[in-house]
Amino acid sequence: MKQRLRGATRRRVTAVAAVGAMLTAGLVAPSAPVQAAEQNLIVNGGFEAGVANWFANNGNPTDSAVLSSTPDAYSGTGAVLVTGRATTGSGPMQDLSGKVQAGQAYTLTARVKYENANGPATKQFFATMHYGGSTYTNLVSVVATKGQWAQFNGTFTIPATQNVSTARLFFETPWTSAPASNPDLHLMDFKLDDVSVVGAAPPPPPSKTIEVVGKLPGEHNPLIGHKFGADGFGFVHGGRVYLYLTNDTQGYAPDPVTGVSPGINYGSINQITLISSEDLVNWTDHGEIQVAGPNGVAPFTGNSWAPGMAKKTVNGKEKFFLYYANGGGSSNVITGESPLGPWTSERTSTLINGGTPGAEDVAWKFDPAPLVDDDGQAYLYFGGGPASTSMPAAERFNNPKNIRAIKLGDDMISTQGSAVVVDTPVSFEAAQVFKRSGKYYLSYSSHFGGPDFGGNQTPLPGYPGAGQIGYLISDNPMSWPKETYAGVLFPNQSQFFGAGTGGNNHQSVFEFEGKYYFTYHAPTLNKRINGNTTQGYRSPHIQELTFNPDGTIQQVVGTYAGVDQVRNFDPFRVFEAETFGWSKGVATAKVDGGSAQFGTSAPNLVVRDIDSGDWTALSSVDFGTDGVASVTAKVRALAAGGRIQVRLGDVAGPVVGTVPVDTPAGGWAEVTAAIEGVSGVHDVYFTYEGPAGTDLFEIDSWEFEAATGRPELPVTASAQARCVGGRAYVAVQAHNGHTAPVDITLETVHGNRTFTGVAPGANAYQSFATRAASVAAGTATVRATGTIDGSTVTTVATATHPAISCGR
Ligand SMILES: [Ca+2]
Ligand SMILES: [Ca+2]
Ligand SMILES: [Ca+2]
Repeated sequence: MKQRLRGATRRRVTAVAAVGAMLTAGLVAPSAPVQAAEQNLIVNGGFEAGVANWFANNGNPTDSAVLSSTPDAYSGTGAVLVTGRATTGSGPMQDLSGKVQAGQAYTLTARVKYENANGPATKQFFATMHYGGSTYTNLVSVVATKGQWAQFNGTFTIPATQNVSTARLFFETPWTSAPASNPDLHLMDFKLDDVSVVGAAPPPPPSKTIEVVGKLPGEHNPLIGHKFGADGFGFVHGGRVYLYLTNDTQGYAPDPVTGVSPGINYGSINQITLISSEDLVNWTDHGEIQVAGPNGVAPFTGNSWAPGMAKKTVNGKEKFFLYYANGGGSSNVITGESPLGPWTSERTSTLINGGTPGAEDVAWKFDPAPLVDDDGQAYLYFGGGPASTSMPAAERFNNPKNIRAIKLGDDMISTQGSAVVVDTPVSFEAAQVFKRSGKYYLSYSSHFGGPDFGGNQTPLPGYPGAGQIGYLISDNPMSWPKETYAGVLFPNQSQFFGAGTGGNNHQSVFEFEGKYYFTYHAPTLNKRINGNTTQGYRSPHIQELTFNPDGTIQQVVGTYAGVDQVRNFDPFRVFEAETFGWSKGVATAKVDGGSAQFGTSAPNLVVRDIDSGDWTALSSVDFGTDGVASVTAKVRALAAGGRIQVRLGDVAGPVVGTVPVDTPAGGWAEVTAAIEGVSGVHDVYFTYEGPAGTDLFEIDSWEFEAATGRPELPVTASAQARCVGGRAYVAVQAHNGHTAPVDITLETVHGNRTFTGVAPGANAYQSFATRAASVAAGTATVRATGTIDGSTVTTVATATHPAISCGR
């Protein structure tokens, strides 16, 4: 999708390539082509906000200077005063990475003044770009007269081949190797004001869209393939499972060329991602909750890791409480009117912190997981990190006592009394508790040893190894002696998903319609993007949790297959297009206004970045015995010529409806297409087609209309794969169970054949040559047209065939 933008940039590069890279003050450069969106890229260039956004150049270890605000301004009421300069390069610097672009021309202006009594009568100053490493380029210079403001005014062009990913602008005096030998000449104080760099507006951020199929059709893990999410906490309400996730996608920044993102930076994460499902295979993307940071629900917190969720009726009103780690130092809670919000902060300071009684010896006061017991009393489990050094080394390793349990107040946003020690063996973090048959189960993540845990000790027999999920069983939610340890619930995920998927995990257990489920994460989507060298971007997984007769847990095996779909998907309603089981090449974005499916106060997203060839799919859609008459999509056309093909069973499966997206570009509209002769349960693929190289449209929601009472032809289909002479064939047969002749078309990806007038009780049969020695499992379609009570009826049946290999 971004090809157009890159192409446009390249053309401009050619146009200005002849302009010199450095121009001295007073020379006016040949004009660059007029560009619509020029802007000043410098923030606080007039130093009216003190020295905000500026720092002393630190490109070399010896560079050093002090920046302070001075009222001796060229304009306004402030400028910057540079003192204590250690090198000629010591001066004020601003980061322009992500703003300046290779091949672009910029105009730089600034005012500079020096006044040292022992300084020279005139002095040259440079505006210089440090591109990184040892690449410095003087951009514009000026010769100032002592005691007078001089003006930088020039134009520079960044070479087309220059890497600008760490571009920083600073101001300096001409280089000399030993400036301290004559500080009056080389290291004078100076003042700077009114800095501007005007040029092309910063480029849009590179696309984060995941282009690979991250969740393979037929598989149920990872839960979603179009974004990441970690530390999932499962929460059940109103027949849906909600999964709250650390937003690992927030800092994901794939390089436009290599596709590889820098490693994950937890410090930048201040949002929680929310998805939900009523069947555990088709997931709705509810977007991100801006929990922390200056614009967050709780702006007094900076991070939002490892969420935990609970609901409770407080003062007669059902409320929802979302707990999260504010980095490693504290934990907090925000309140929702529903599992989807809207969210408010009832607190003005963190819930768990250094002042929490009983948490003094916990290094990381994070990973808060709530439990509301049957009697209404609520508890919070939290903690992790290095064991207290007051304990012997072996104890620090085996029983680090870094997890705590504390009672929550009736309001769910305060604590009661003192936290108690949870004596989890080899524990690292991620405590979570669920209740089953009167017993409390606490699971947690184990540590990786090392100096934080007493050095390399040997675990006690049965204790967890590195990076595993252990668990305890207790009769009391506030009593967890080490004797309650019950074993390892889940080994490290790398045991199942291989190279690149190791690291610490974070789990939860929830009960949904009589079964227990275990949530965990693994960087499996990251692995599908980048292979075995992953960058730490994690994806949510779920497995079923089963119990032994004595109440202990059968160790969980991680699989891509995941859990069974709990129920078929109901298509006969308005449902969000950001609901799918599988997808390719699409992204989602929040839009204004509420959700057609979840209510006006719930967030609504649209599917975007839809290029020709992208698709989304729903697993096990039940069209009922009467079938489906039509599908309606709420779309916003972005280009002419787009269309949506509705297919059954596979991304290349038979087309049962085509929705033309022919509405005026830019506005939301509903488009409808007839679907004939489809009934029963099918995987439904929406494949998006249209002109290449452009975003085709966005989709908000879908609705299928049932074909109530429409008659169907009793035509059945079957398919086989077979070998003939070392070659694979797909054989398709249809049987006419009708009382009159019907026309039948057999359709496969290997060819079609139409039979007219197939007699009652007769079959239509064709063996289609694949011209290959093997064939993958697939779907064949039988389309029958006949007459029922004088009306022409078309009925579509499908049949799957297995894979076959005919090689010797
Ligand atoms: Ca100023
Ligand atoms: Ca796309
Ligand atoms: Ca939507």
